[in-house]
Amino acid sequence: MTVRFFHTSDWHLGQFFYNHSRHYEHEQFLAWLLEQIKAKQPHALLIAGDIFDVINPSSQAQKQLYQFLADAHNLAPHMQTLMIAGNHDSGYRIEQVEPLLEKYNAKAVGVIRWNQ
Ligand SMILES: [Mn+2]
Repeated sequence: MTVRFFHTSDWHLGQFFYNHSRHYEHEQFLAWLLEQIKAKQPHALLIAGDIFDVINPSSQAQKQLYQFLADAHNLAPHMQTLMIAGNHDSGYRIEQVEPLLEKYNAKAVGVIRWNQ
């Protein structure tokens, strides 16, 4: 059996680059990624950190992420998505919508919990 696995990272949603919003660029990238997911039907998608550019991203940037997750799930319902926090993310923020992520076959791991 072939396992198809997509690995992406460092989206930095919400970023301003020298006062220029990258929103349109991110929209184009996410639309392209959705096309790839639709065409190749990966079993798993790993979003490996720096999803957002800052720990308190704009509502527009957050909407961009959650719209992507909803669209991706519609295009590939079997696909399992895992998001992990990068150094730009708030680990608690990406975990806080866990009950909703389950609906999209997605999971977020943002905080290390040590077993003591
Ligand atoms: Mn980065």
